[in-house]
Parts: sequence; structure tokens; C-alpha cells
Amino acid sequence: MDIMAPAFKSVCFIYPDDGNGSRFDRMFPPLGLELVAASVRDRIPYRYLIDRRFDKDWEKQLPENTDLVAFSFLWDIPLTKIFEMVTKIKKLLPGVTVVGGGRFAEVNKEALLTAPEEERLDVVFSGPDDGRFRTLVESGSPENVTGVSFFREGEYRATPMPRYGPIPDQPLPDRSLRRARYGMIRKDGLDLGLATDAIQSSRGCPFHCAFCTFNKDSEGRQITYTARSPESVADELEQIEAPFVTFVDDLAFHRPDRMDELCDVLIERGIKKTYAIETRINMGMRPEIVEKMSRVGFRYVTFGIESMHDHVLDFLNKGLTRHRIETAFANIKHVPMFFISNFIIGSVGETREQMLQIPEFARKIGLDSILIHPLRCRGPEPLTEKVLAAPGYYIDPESKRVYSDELSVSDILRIAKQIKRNFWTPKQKIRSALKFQRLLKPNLPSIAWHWANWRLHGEPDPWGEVRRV
Ligand code: B12
Repeated sequence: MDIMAPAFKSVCFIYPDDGNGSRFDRMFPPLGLELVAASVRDRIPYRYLIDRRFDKDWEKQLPENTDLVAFSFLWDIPLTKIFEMVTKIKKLLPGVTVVGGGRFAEVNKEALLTAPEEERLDVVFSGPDDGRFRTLVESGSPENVTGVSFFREGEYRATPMPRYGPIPDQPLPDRSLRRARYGMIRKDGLDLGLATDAIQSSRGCPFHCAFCTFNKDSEGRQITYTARSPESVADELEQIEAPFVTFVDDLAFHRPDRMDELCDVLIERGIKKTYAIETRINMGMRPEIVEKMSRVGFRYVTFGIESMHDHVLDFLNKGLTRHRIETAFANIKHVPMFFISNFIIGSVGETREQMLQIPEFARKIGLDSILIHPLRCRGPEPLTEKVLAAPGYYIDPESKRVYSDELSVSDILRIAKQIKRNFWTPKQKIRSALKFQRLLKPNLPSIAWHWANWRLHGEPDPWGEVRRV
């Protein structure tokens, strides 16, 4: 029997420009939308993806027959910018259905759906897609889809949010929709000539760090950690052409045995690339796996240590102690990997002197680079209450940074700069640069060529014309 025709025939996926995002933001493809697009590959005859970081003339690129537009909003973007885009789309494509997903859309769903008709979205998805976009495409009606919000008969409505299930092994993101080159391209136009890609091999995190805003869903439920099978991760890596791949998992090394299996599969299939991951220091408890990972290509590891003072680790609810951090690093310091760590400064009870001890500690345990973040209370995490309950501590309403009677926001920013200066001594710069060169083997002549090209042709508009593949 023939399955029913889908309710839509041409979908255009739109990934917004991220304005003042990170310097190397073109390293990351619109993976979430590519997954959503893959889920309807066999159901929608015409699919098109606009990445506004590259596609400047996006209005002109909207295919004429589009009857469904799907946006992904992962982080803050002024709502007015969204409304402007929707208004344009609705004018250009009368009768079109506009839907959105991603964390920012989820948090702002009510505002996005109750705006005046010409600028509002029609449906907002909360949580990971996991096949629900396909259900909408097939049935045409949001009532049949779980975890979505919409506006009907003058009322804002929402269907019940399902529990996050396990992260699916299939489909793999549809990379065939790409027209832009993703790689180490700096916002000011400097192209380092290294193609990059990203993969999500697990999602969720079982820990309860006080500052974390993303390990819970919009109803406050912890997002259970689940991981894809090593085979499915290897299948995807096999399809990826870029030599440098970032795992966007919140916690890439949570199950050491699975990581061990993944390494075995990669060795068996001869898949050789350079990988970047982010994880906790529990990696240090299984040094034999870490050594294998390094052989396979895992070379760039970012940890969330946050602090080396037990009272601060306790305040941040990190579930770590200084002793444990030191033991973990002592076990893996020798492994050829580039180690970076995040540190948070300005926690309740942390003094200026304690913050300034970071560089020495970081060098001692063997870190090659550090990232310093002034503490911020950004959302519905338990931290805000803890900070406000501490006498003499406050939250800056604009930046959400924590400050105190002792240390103002600018004092803390100054300390952050001082920490970086103290860490990056000339000797440290040379040591880290040499290690980076040895492990990641950047193609120096190619970088020099790109740099010279960039200098000669002036600094091009970073958001301007880009070469197409
Ligand atoms: C790559 C990345 C970046 C890159 C982005 C490059 C770029 N411009 O695209 C860089 C490094 C530049 C970056 C920067 C920042 N990032 Co970031 N980033 C990520 C990261 C690691 C991966 C995104 C990804 O590919 N995920 C994998 C895909 C498969 O998941 P997904 O995109 O969420 O899509 C799924 C669902 O959301 C949903 N979905 C999404 N869109 C849609 C659309 C439809 C129609 C449907 C049906 C479903 C749907 O279905 C998808 C499949 O299941 C995530 C963490 C993470 N693991 O997700 C953080 C994350 C998105 N970033 C985050 C943050 C906070 C930032 C920064 C603000 C950090 C900072 N302080 O500067 C900046 C903001 C940049 C800016 N412009 O302002 C937060 C967002 C938190 C939040 N909103 O609550 C996250 C979640 C990280 C975190 N754990 O804190 N980031």
C-alpha cells in the first residue's frame, strides 16, 4: 500500500548568522539542521539549506516553491532579528509554514509564537528532533507531534514534551546539502586552509555542576547521558572528508569502555583524522585508553577543571577535588595530546590571591593552554540562588557576571587578564607552540600562503563573498 503523500513538498532550512560569535565560528557546520534534513530525505523531494554565515543574499536564494521553512536557533539572537526574517519570508512565500528548533527557540517559544501574525513562527520544537520533524512533515499538523508549541484559534498551545530518548544511531547528518566550505576561517577573513567538520556522538551529562545551564531540558529534567554505537560513529567519520573533526559532545569520555571500542573500530577500519573533544578529568583514570586515543588521532582535549581550590570546586558542585585533578593529570601528562582547561573565577569565597594561583597550577599539572571565564549566572541553574544567598555577592543584571563587595566586575576582568599574562610567559608560548606543531601538524606553508594572500588583498569583509565548493 502506498504511504500518504507528505504535507509539504519543498523545505528550506535556515541557519542564522551568528553576529558576534566566536572568531573561528565557521569551523562548525549546521549539524542539527543537517540531521533534521536527513530525517525527511525520502519524504520531501526538494530540500535546500541556507547558512547565513555564508549566504549573504539569502532572500534571493529561497527556492520559489518552498512551502516549509525550518530555522535552527541555538543561542541568543535578538527576537526582532528573527521577526524581521520571518516577515520577509512570509511576504516572499505567501502561505509558507515557518518552524523553528534549537535551544534558543525552545526557551523563547511563547514569544516567537504569539507575535503578530506576519512575524510569528508557526511551530516551535523543543529538544532534539529525533524524528518529530518527519512526523510534522507527514501529518502537516503540530497536534500530532510531541514536544511542540504552536498558535491556534487565538491561543498558544503546546503538546506534552516527551522524555529525551537515547541519541539515535541513524540517520547521519545530511552533508550533501552543503555549499559552503567549513574550516579554520577567522572572522576577519584569514583562512588557515584547514577544512573542519563536527560530529555528535553522545548527548547529555549525568553531572550536576551548579553553573551548568544545558544539562536540563526546558522542564528542568536532567538530560540523561546516552551515546551512539561506536560503529555508527565510525560510519559517520568514514563519510567525513575534512581531516580535523570536533566532537561536540558535552562529555566525550564518559564511558571509557565505549571510547576504547571506538578506537578499536577506527583502527580496524583505518580511519585516520585529528579529533578534538571536551570532557572531564576522569580521562586520567584510564591512561591506557588515553594512549590508544592519541594513537588514533585524538589530539586536542579540553577539560572543565574550573578550579583547583576544594572550597570553590565544592561551591561549583564539580564533584572533583584538587587531589583527584592532580592524580588524573599525573597519569596522562606524558600522552601526546594538547591539553587545555577551562577555569571559572569569581566564585563565592574565592580570593584574588587564589585566582592568581591558576597559572602555576596549570603549568604544574601539564596544561598547554587555559581558558579563563568570570563566573556568570545565566539561567535556571542552582547557582543564582547560591550567589544571592551569599552576603556581599551580587549578579550584574546585564552581563550576569558575579561580583562582590571585595571584587567588582572590572576587578575580576582585570584578574582574568593577569592570569592569562602570567600563564603565557615567552617560555610557555614556545613550549605550547612546538607541541601544537608536533601534534596537530598544521600545514605551515599553506598557512603562510593564506596569510600572505589575506594581507595582500586587504582584510576582506569576513561575511562577504566566499568560495563555493
Ligand atoms: C558548535 C558550537 C558552537 C560554535 C558555533 C559555530 C556556529 N556559529 O555555528 C561556536 C564555538 C562558535 C559556539 C559559540 C557559542 N556557543 Co556554542 N555550541 C556549539 C555546540 C558545541 C555544538 C552545536 C551542535 O552542532 N550540536 C549538535 C547538533 C546535532 O545539535 P543541535 O544543533 O542542538 O540540534 C538538535 C536540536 O537542537 C534540534 N534542533 C535544532 N535546530 C532545529 C530546528 C528544527 C526545525 C528542529 C525540528 C529541530 C532542531 O534537533 C537537532 C538534532 O537533534 C553546542 C553544544 C552541543 N553539544 O550541542 C554549543 C552550544 C549550542 N553553544 C552554546 C553557547 C552558550 C555558545 C556561546 C554563547 C558561548 C559563549 N559564551 O560565547 C557562543 C555563542 C556564539 C554566538 N554567536 O553568539 C550553548 C547554548 C546554550 C543555550 N542556548 O542554552 C551550547 C548548547 C553549549 C553549551 N553546552 O553551553 N558554539
